[in-house]
Parts: sequence; structure tokens; C-alpha cells
Amino acid sequence: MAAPIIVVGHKNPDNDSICAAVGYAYLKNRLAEREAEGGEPAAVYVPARLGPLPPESAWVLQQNGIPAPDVLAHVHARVSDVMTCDPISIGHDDTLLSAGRLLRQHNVRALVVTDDDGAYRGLITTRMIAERYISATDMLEEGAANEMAVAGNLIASLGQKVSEITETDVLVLDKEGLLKEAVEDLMASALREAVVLDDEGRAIGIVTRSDVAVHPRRKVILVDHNETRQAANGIEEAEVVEIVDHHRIADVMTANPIKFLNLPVGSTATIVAMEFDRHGVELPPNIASVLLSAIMTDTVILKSPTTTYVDRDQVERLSRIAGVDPMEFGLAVFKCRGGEDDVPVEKLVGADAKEFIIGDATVLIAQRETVDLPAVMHREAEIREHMRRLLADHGYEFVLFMVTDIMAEGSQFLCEGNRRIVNRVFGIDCKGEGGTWMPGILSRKKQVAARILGA
Ligand SMILES: [Mn+2]
Repeated sequence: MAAPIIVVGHKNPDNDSICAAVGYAYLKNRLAEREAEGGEPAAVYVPARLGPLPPESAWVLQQNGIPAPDVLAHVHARVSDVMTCDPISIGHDDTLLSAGRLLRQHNVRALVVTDDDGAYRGLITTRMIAERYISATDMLEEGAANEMAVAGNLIASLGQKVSEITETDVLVLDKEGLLKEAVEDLMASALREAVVLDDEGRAIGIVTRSDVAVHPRRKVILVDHNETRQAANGIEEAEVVEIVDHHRIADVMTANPIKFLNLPVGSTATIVAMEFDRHGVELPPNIASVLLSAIMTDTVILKSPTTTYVDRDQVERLSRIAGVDPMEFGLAVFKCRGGEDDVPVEKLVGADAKEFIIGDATVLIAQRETVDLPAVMHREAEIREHMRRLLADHGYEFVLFMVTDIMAEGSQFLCEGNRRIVNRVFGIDCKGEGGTWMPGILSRKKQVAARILGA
């Protein structure tokens, strides 16, 4: 079976990047099974992530009995992408005759020689056997024997022990190793073959020079991003086979035409849910719940101005399948983030902070979405002190911290530095101490940054 196709969201993953990957991989696997009509599916899809699991993702996956996607370090080609798995092996006490038979039977050029307990000892290859036979003819050259003697020597060799001509000086590779480095080592090695061992010293693969002549590309489906900067390391070496996203079109390029599904809706999970519908694949309650959580976080419980009627439709459908009240469920998801009291101030302010450039000044706009505004405001003095430190360290014109109260549908503005700009743009008089309540302001992108940048 071919290598699994990875479904992955962006770096520094948010809940949408995790849940859309889980949901879309599930859908793709059902579609592959349907296509296979009871046979072996042509591909297996595996969700992955590029960073730590957000607390709300950990919660929703656990609640629904779904394992967290594995972390993907990179998508560069690895040794495991070219190696021949489960190589044929032979015991060191076996004869050359059995070795020859195995080589012919499996039509391979190398066998793994094992100890009595199955551990890797070395390799025996067609070339080594050929050399063994060629060496017999040396007897003639030296005039030490007649042809009968050579034939006798060759016949005797059939009963010779494999261990006597086993090559033990073999390049050993790690299956997770970068292919690029493995190729360099293999070219420099005397043997044409290298072996891949597991932790217990058993041979799990063989790599030959002809295996590495091809340049395998790992297959990847991008969800919730289409920008190389946000994608897995090595993305330029990978083959992007699909993109499902709701961001601006950026710079991921492909060699072939692909399915590129991008819609200006509230979350990637919304699009994934629509795809289940389009393909007539049944949405199980646990996947519905996971997708619902992502729509809720990306749209701030449908209150962000990025929310569309399409998102509302899907929320209604998903919550029906998952058997939850959408608003209660959304709130529960947000509550998982928690930690308003004890999260370090650097994280409270900095977890979601973006720099913007106005003329020749740089400003920082940070946002914390919360269901417990009083708990955040209780730490105002500490927060302001941290904001002033950011201001001094980075030379910002101002630092604006919007504490967005999801339930009250507004944001408390805390500003340090040159407040004049913020005050002018929003027609407020933000003096510090207590901050200013901004009803209806929920989106940094649409309602705050856009206005400040446009001023
Ligand atoms: Mn998203």
C-alpha cells in the first residue's frame, strides 16, 4: 500500500486547523473505501498537526474518543519513503544454496542475514555470491587445478554457510532520516545497499542505489491555509494534492491541477461539513461535534463579523447530529481555554498578538477572547505593566489589548503608549486604568486593524 496522505493545518495550530484536518481525513477515508467497493482502499488519509494541541481541541477530541493527530516534523522525503519494507531474511547458518533459492524466488538482489534470535547481522547480495563463484575460476589461472577441481569447488560452495560471505560493513540508516542525507551516505558507501534497523536491531528495510534514483514526494492535503510560510517545513518538496481553506489565496504552487476549495466563510470546518453533504457521506456524531467546535471558535460563537449564513446552517445541522445546544456547546469549548487567573501574563497578552505598520510606526494589537472578563480585568495592573514592557522593548507606537467578552459581545480596550491614534479612530477617550468598553467590537481584523490602518 502507498504511503498515507497527510491532512494538515497551519503552523501554530488553532482549533480549526486541528478539527478540519481530523474531519477531512475522516471524510477522505470514507470516500476511498467507497471507491474501493469492499477492496483495499487506494490511499489512507492521516490527520497531522504542526504544533501543540490547543486546550479546546484536546478537550473536544477527548470527549469524542478521537485520538489527537500526531505532530508532523516536516514533509521532506525520508528514508522510509523509498525503502523496501520487510526485507527477505536468511539465517546465518543457512547455505548458499538456500540463499540463491530465496533470491530467485523473491526476485531480489539482497537478503538480510540474521542471528539465531532474528537480529540483523549483515547482508548477502547476488554480487557477493557471483564474486564467490568468479573467485573459483582463479584456481585455473593459477594453474593449481583442472576444470574438474573448479567444478568441485563450486559444488562444495553450495553447501557453504551464508555467514562465511556475509557483508557486515553495511551502511545503517534511520527510517525517519532525511532522504537527501541518506543518498549522500549511500553514494559514498562501498556497497550498493543500505539497511534500515528498528530499535531492537531488527532489519525493517533495505535501500538500494536504484531506490534513491527516484525523488518521492510526500502527498499532503492542506487545510485552513494555503501559504508556504504557514505550511509544514519542506512543503516545496512535497506534493500538495488538495487544499481546503477560507483564507486569502497566497502562494502554494502545484505541478498538477488539484481540488482547491476556498470559500469566504467563517471556518474551514464549515467547508469540510459541506463536503460531507456534497458527497453524501454520513456525519457521525463525534466528527460533527469536532467540526462544530471549530466553527464556534473561528466565528467566536457565530458573533464574529466573519460569520456567514453558511456557517449558521452548518452549526444548526452539526449540533442536531451531535445532540448539543450550539450556544451552550460553544461556550463549553471556550471555557476550556480558561486559565484567566493563572495563565502567565506574557501568554494572556501575547498568545494572539499581531504587529501592524502605520507609516513608519509599528503598533501591536493583542486580543484575548474570554468568557470571564472580570477575571482578566482583575489582573489589569499586571497586564499594563507587561504592555509597557512590550512598548519599551520593541519601540511600538502603542500597544492595544482587546479583551473580547464573547457573551457580552464587545471588547474592553486597554491601551499603552500613544493613545491619541486609538482615541481619534474610535472617537473615544481611553485614558488607561479601567480601559474603555467597546460594544459590538469582536473582530481585530475587520473592526480594529482595518480602521486603524485606514486612519
Ligand atoms: Mn480557520
